[in-house]
This record gives sequence, structure tokens and C-alpha cells, in this order.
Amino acid sequence: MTATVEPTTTPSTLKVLGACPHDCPDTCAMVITVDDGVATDVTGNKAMPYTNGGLCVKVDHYLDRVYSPDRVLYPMRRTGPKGSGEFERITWDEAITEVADRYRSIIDEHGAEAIIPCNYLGTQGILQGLNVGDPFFNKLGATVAERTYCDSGACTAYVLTMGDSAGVDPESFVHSKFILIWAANIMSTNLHLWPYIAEARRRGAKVVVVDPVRTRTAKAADWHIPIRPGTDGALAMAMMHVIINEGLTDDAYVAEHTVGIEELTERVQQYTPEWASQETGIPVEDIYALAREYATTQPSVIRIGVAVERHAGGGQTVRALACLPALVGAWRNPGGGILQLPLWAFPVNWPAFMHPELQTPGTRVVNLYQLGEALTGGLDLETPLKALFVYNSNPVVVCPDQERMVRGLMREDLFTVVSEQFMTDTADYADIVLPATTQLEQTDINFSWGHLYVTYNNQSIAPLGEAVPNTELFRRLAAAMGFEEPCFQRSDDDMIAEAFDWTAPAMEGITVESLKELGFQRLNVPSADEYAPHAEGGFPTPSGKVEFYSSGAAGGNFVVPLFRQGSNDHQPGTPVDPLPHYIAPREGRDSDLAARYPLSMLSPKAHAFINSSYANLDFHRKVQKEPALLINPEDAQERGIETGMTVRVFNDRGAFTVLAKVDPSTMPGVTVSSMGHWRKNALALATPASLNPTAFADLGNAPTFSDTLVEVEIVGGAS
Ligand SMILES: Nc1nc2c(c(=O)[nH]1)N[C@H]1C(S)=C(S)[C@@H](COP(=O)(O)OP(=O)(O)OC[C@H]3O[C@@H](n4cnc5c(=O)[nH]c(N)nc54)[C@H](O)[C@@H]3O)O[C@H]1N2
Ligand SMILES: Nc1nc2c(c(=O)[nH]1)N[C@H]1C(S)=C(S)[C@@H](COP(=O)(O)OP(=O)(O)OC[C@H]3O[C@@H](n4cnc5c(=O)[nH]c(N)nc54)[C@H](O)[C@@H]3O)O[C@H]1N2
Ligand SMILES: [Mo]
Repeated sequence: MTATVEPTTTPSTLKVLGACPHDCPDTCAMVITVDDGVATDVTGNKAMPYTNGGLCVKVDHYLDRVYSPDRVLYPMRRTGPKGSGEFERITWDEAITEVADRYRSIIDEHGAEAIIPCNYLGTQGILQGLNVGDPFFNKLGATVAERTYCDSGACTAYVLTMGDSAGVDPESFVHSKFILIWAANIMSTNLHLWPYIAEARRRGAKVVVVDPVRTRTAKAADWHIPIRPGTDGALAMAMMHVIINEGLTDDAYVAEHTVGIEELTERVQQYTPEWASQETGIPVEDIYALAREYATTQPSVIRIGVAVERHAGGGQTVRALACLPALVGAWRNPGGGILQLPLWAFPVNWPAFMHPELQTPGTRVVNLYQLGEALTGGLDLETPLKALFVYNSNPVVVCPDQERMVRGLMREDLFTVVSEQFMTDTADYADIVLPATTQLEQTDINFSWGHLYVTYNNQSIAPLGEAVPNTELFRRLAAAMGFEEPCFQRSDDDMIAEAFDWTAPAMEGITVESLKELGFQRLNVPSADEYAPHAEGGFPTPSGKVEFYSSGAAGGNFVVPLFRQGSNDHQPGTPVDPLPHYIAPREGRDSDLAARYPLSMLSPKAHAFINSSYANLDFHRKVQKEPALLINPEDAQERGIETGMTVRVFNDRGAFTVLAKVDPSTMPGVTVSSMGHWRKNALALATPASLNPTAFADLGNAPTFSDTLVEVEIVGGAS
């Protein structure tokens, strides 16, 4: 079951090689010390080059999570009113039988589409993660839950432009001379990339951050460029305007490895730096300087954060950003290009985990970003939803339009099952709660979306209480429903054997056995010092080139990243403008709403939480501090707000109450309240999600969390 790495200190002490389960680009390799069956320490694995023995403030304290007295350890049935948190312990047999019986009667009465799963990435491993329930719900005939909370717009845009390339190896950043960090708070959300950026700086690189907020990453950079939320596309288009008109393009690279330079040249003429300055709030000379320095300081690299997609024009913004490196020939050398998701480098065997062939063709699709509407009659669904199955997710906190979500969850006629490690805001509304294991109690194997190593998680301790891994949960449910396909009979080891296409060139030299032994292995790709995947072009697009003019967009042929399910685009088959362009924020300065709600609200990631996970644990809450709203001194003064006052943040969708923090690190017109805090721990029982809209961005049904206008008022004096 376990792999040991060092001679044990006493016969009963084991060092087990593990891997972090979280939805984070770092995917750290871990070492778990186990004494007499009890985990006593979790550290980073020093042998792993990229994460280099480090963990983050969250997972450094993973044992607080595993052994928390608040863990859900037994199946439970609701006894009190919905949301009251009153439950009684029941057996697994009773729980599974009740779920299966209810599903059968709902299917008889309403059809299987009345059931919807709701899951995301509480655990991201290939076995226990995003797809673990897909075969079950596909076979059941349940409504297909489309999952596009994170990067689906960026992925769609990126793949349309340059194909599913892994992009720049993060370890190659040491060779970059100009590092442009765009809408990413690296020091909080991608910590292990920072040492490579710091090393590049030691070697003379300039580091620039484009972010409305002077984050800890922006503070550490050479140049912080504050930008109005959702206007990034204007800046990117204006950069291309300058680069093309001033002849800063790498003409040989453009001629050989791109499509559509003439059309792009014509397109960018309208996007002058003077216009972009008005739109973005960035001084015009800074736009010129950024474009010129980016183009002429080679190799230059752009690291795009997920946050860049979270507004009406997020997709087209990523289209523009993905064009830039080819325009200036950044791809010629290691450390030049763009880094979005190196996940594309991993030959994951997605179909073996999703089993799309079990889906009945034509089954309806509901996007989980609109779950609140779907549960409350807002989507005009022919068959109303009667059952919800939540696992690996906490929709009350992570979905928009929180008030509506809670109204949906309060429905007496909705049968809700939640598989969880903790009694989250969502679990409180369950009819049945099922206990889930943590990473130490389960086996898994991981791709990464932030580096080029496969990691393996050996199980290190026995499950606590009656908790089960997600794989076991769905084996039990499938058995109760009488599903007999071989995929429902697989053991975890059988699944590990199917996790990758082991014969793919990237997997050469990597086996299940070697991974169990080592805990991690780098894909079989060139070393970071030599990794220049597109020095000679070779982009995985239909033309083999970077498509400034995208034939896929023109023809309505969007690549659907399979693992997300659903259509992954609002109107598949509908052509989209084949050239990158600017789409202003829906709730921007010029919208009708702006008179009533003049402030933008951002809800970025919390430093000490991972999404809403850890937000219930004392240590992490202490580090993160109380929920707060950053507001610029100008905006605060207009409203008489001082630091420490209690303020109500509101719009037509809802309101939440927090402490004000008057702080010039956020630009005028922009307020910030990190996501993740739990509703039940918040003043006035609401979090920023209650203000977020359910409208999609332009591509990939991406969320629009950053496209949110609000107003702020004082409810209490400073304490
Ligand atoms: N500590 C921690 N780490 C995490 C997570 C976590 O919750 N906590 N979550 C993980 C997950 S799921 C993800 S997707 C990644 C996300 O990691 P990031 O991509 O870094 O995402 P965010 O922190 O949401 O936003 C990054 C920055 O974008 C800025 N921003 C917001 N809107 C805009 C905009 O319109 N334009 C520009 N230019 N900037 C904008 C915010 O001010 C913020 O500083 O982090 C992962 N890592
Ligand atoms: N306002 C706002 N909202 C956002 C974002 C934002 O920036 N702003 N970001 C969005 C993004 S990028 C993302 S990725 C999503 C994240 O959304 P989610 O993936 O839903 O993230 P979490 O809030 O961490 O919830 C995961 C839950 O799964 C549980 N869990 C963990 N491991 C397991 C397991 O093995 N089995 C089971 N059954 N449960 C487990 C955890 O205890 C936790 O409660 O949020 C999105 N929501
Ligand atoms: Mo995410």
C-alpha cells in the first residue's frame, strides 16, 4: 500500500510519498510521516524539483484538516428543517438504499433528467476528481452538468488560437527577460512559480503585473500596472496596435508560423493606445512603454491567470494575449511564449473516466454556474430538478447568485445528497450526508495544470470513521442501482492502470510502479533549459500555425475540452468573429447599472484557503483574518467609510456585510473581497457570491465573477 523513502526511525514509523489533492497549479509532491497508523507530519517532498520540498500555508497544516474534530465521519440523515444542520447517524446500507430508492421513484415519476450532479474540484486527482461520478450519472441518464467555473473560456480561446500546446515550461521562466503576469496573484495562488521568477530577475529580467489590485505579487514586481477590471482586452489589442504599427514584429516568425497578419493589422488600427487609455485607466505612455518593452526584450513570457477570463470579453482577451508571443517571435527561445495550462501535455485517458458512451444522446445540459436558477424555475426547464447530488464542491459559496441558490436548496421537494469531509454551507441543506476521505486516506494519480510532472499519492492512513473515497462511493451507488458495466466494477488499481495513455511519448520511462516508488516524475519532454516547443512553429491548430485569424472561430468549430462535459460553448456551431476584438464589461462604467452601482467588486482567491476549503479551520481563518472589503481612499471618503467600520456591499442580486479596509492598494472604483469564507461564518449570513451574476462570458461559458457592480454603505461604526 505504501512506499517508503527513507530508513524508518523506528519500526513503526513510515514515510509515505503523497501528492497534494488541490485544484491549484502547483500540485506539490508530499511526504507523510505515519506513526503507528497515525499521520504525524506532512511536508513537501524535497526530491521534487519544481515544488522543491515546500508546501503552502494551507497544506502545511493538512493534518488540521484530516484530524479535525469537525470531520464528517458517518452517513447522516436530516432530522430538522432544511438548513438547520440537524442530522442523525445512519448506516451506509441505509444511506445508499435510501438514495437508490429515491432515485428510482424520481425516475419513474419525472424521468432521470430530474436528477442533476453538482461537482467540481475539491479533489483534483484523476481517480477522485472531476470525473469520478460521470459514468454513474451518464448511465443513470441524469441531466448533464456542464462545469465551466474555471478556465473554460480561456481554454477555448487559447486552443482556437494556438492549439492545445502546453506552452512555456514554468521552469524555463529563469531564461525569460520580460515576465508579464496578467491577472494572477502568483504569490498566493501559484507560489512555487515565484522562485523561478525571482531567479530570472537575478539574471536581469523585468517583472510586470497587470492587476487592478496591488497584490503581494504586484508589490514584489518591478512594475505594477493597475487596470480597470474587465478591460484587459483593450490593453492587449492596443499593445498589438503599437507592436504592428511600429514594426516591432518578428516578421520572419510571423510569416512562417502564423495565419492572418494582414487581417490582424487592419483590425488593430481601431484600438489606439489613446482609446485604450480611456478604457483601461492606464496612462497612454505606459501602454506604449509596455508594448515596446514586451516586444523588444526577448525572450518575453506572459503568464495568464484564470482571473483574466472572468468578464464579458474574457475569451477574446485571451485570444489577443495568445497572439502576442507569436507576433514578437517570443517562442524562438526557452522561456519565451505564454503559459496558460500545461495540463495539455499530459496524455490523460479522459474517456476511461467519463465514459461518455454511457450518456443517452440528447440528454439535456445545465451549466452549474446557473444552478441557482435551475433549482428555482429560472431556466424554464421542461422537467424540473427533483434531486441534486453534490460532491467535490461547495456550490453555496462558489456559485454566483447565492440567495437564489439557497432558495433552491431550501425546496422541500428537492432531494439533496452531499458527499463531504465537512458540514459546509451546502451540506447543511442536505437530506443525506455521506462521509468522504481526505487525500491521506485514499489513492490517486495527478496531472498538473502548473508544471510538467506526474505525481502519485500513495494512501498513507486508513480511512477515518466510515469515510470512503469518491471511487468507492460511486461503486456502492452503481451496485445499488444494478449497473453492471465493467467500468463500475473497477478497483482503484484498475483505474490507475487506465489513468494515462502509458504508450504516449510523454510517458516514456514512467510506469505505475516507478511513480509509486518516486512519488513524481517529469514527463518525457526536453529539459527546461532546452524547452522551446514552438521555436520551429508546430502549433497544434488546423493550420499548424498560430491563428490570428481563427478558422475554427469563423466556422463555429470550437474545441470542446472533453473533461468538462456539456457543450462548453453557449451556441456550438455558431460562428464567432475570427479576429480577436474587444468586448467591454457587461457591468462596466458605461452600463445602465453604473449610476446605481458605481463600484466594481472583485472576489479573488484567499491566500490561506483553497476556494472555500479550509475556511472552517481555526488556523487558516486566523491567517486569512476576518472577511473584509478593500476600498480605495477616494471611494471611502465619498461614503464616509473608515477602516474597521462594518459595511454592507449590495446590488440587485443580494448583499453581504463585512469590515471595511480603506487601502490604496486597490484602484479607485474597485473594491475587493476575497472568496472562500463560509456563509455561516459571515456577518449577515452572506458572502461575495450573493452579488455575482450568472451571465456567461463570450467564450466557453466562462463565469463573470469580475464583471460585478456594487454599492457600499456603512452599517456600523469602527470598533
Ligand atoms: N491560496 C489560494 N491559491 C489558489 C486558490 C485559492 O483559492 N487560494 N485557488 C486555485 C484556483 S481554483 C485557481 S483557478 C487559481 C486562480 O489563481 P489566479 O488566476 O491568481 O486567480 P485570482 O486570485 O482569482 O485572481 C488573480 C488576480 O486577478 C485580479 N483580477 C481580477 N479581475 C481582473 C481583471 O478583470 N483584470 C485583471 N488584469 N486582473 C483581475 C485579482 O485582483 C487578483 O489579484 O488559484 C489556485 N490557487
Ligand atoms: N466569487 C467567486 N467565486 C468563484 C471563484 C472566484 O474567483 N470568485 N472561482 C471559481 C473557481 S476558479 C473555482 S475552481 C471554483 C471552485 O469551486 P469548488 O471546486 O467547489 O471548491 P471548494 O470551495 O474548495 O469546494 C470543494 C469541496 O469539496 C470537498 N472535498 C474535497 N475533497 C473531497 C473528496 O475527496 N470527496 C468529496 N466528496 N468531497 C471533497 C471540500 O471539503 C470542499 O467543501 O470556485 C469558483 N467560484
Ligand atoms: Mo479555479
